[in-house]
Amino acid sequence: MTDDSKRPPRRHRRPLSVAAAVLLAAGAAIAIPQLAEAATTLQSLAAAKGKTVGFALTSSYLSESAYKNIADTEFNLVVAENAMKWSSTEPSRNSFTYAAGDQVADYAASGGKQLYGHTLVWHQQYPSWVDGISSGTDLLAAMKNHVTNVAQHYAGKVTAWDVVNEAFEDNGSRRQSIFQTRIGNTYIEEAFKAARAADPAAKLCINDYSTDAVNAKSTAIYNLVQDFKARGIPIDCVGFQAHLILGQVPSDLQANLQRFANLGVDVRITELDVRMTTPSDASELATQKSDFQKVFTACANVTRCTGVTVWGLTDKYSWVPDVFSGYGAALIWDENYGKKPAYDGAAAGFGGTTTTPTPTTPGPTTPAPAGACAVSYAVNQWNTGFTATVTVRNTGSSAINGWTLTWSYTAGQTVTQAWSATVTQSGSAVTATNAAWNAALPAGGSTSFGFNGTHGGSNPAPAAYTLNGAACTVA
Ligand code: G2I
Repeated sequence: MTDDSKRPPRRHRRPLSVAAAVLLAAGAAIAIPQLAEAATTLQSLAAAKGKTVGFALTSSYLSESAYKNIADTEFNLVVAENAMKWSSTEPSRNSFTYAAGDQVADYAASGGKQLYGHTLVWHQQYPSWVDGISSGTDLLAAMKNHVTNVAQHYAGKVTAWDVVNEAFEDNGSRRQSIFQTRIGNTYIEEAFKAARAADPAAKLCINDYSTDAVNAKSTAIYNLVQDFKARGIPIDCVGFQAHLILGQVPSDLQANLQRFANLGVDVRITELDVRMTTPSDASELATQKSDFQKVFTACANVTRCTGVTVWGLTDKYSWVPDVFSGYGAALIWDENYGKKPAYDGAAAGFGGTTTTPTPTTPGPTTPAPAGACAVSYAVNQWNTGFTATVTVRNTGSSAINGWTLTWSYTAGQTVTQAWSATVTQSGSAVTATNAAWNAALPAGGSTSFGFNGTHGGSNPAPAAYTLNGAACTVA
């Protein structure tokens, strides 16, 4: 992912101020006992949810004990950062070299970790001999031969493959890669069919970046999945890379994951990192913690999200500074292998220590006094469908235990499927009731839920809401 259009605006580099250094030190002093009390790991939290937490491995770094310790203890899934790509596995035509990829596979097997395959067909990191093939028929044969051999070699070892990586442009059109221009639109389905034949047990995924929100690019993949399902082309999962910029986790990430899950595919965050200007300061690290928490929470809340993979372990080794000058500090451990606040964010998102614990069963309903709530409503819509995210904030001074939010749809919109709340509709009247885990809204606290719906061309936002019978502010 070296697309310069994704490059964030340059910000002035700030040296670490004394105040920030003090904050950082204070943060570290607080964080350590919290983590010790938690006595848990990311993988144990993931396993408790039936999910995996993975990392991109470069095997040579395992010679550093700090790297190996983290890899060994914190993760239950491994993906090769580079070792299974085409340039590594088939450097000359029909001559396959698996030494580097096998090191990753062996590491996964020895630690009882899942192995995730990355990637069979990509417009980067393929060998130069591929560029020499001018005929579409010949390139299709070469591509199928590559997919077949590599998928067969790792059959029984990988649980899933990124079969095709980054096939779309941000505007939703097909990327004009060598595969697209020489083979044509069918190259993606040909790759998936070859992968299925070679390893019928592996889940077959399409993977991309800047698809974390509902947007033109993610919708293009959504349409591809729908089309493949309709035509019986094998596809099992969609990967969302989530190479994110600090403070920019899309508010509709969970809704986006859910709309794909609703098509009958698994979803996964496949390459998470959150980059910031370097050197980092305490405030950036706090925002990064919250960003990691948001991403892990979104996956936790989507049943078909198989887990989250981070694109590396330590800021010492990350692709980010090489590609985005002045940016870095994107991972969970710092350059000295110190745990960053992002660790607590990731853990909290997967149900670990949280700053605002929520009960598992709703308590008695506490009516909200009038005006003690604020509701915001975000919608992404297309043709006759939409996905909405509703955030409810308790702006009062006492906690709310158990909530029911109502509103009216004035243009005939119909809710079809909801998550993180039970949503019912009678005519234009819509009623959303908390899930067990988000029943408690402490004073100042908020929660979000979402749903898919249909509309008839006009889709105005609700004008008013009530929470437990009392009117809310529309935020
Ligand atoms: O670009 C970030 C990721 C975007 N999605 C697909 C991923 O496969 C991709 O990973 C990165 C690796 O993290 C980098 O390590 O892919 C890059 C290639 O586009 C990898 O960088 C390459 C360098 O460009 C080479 O100079 C280097 O020899 O890594 C190679 C091996 O270290």
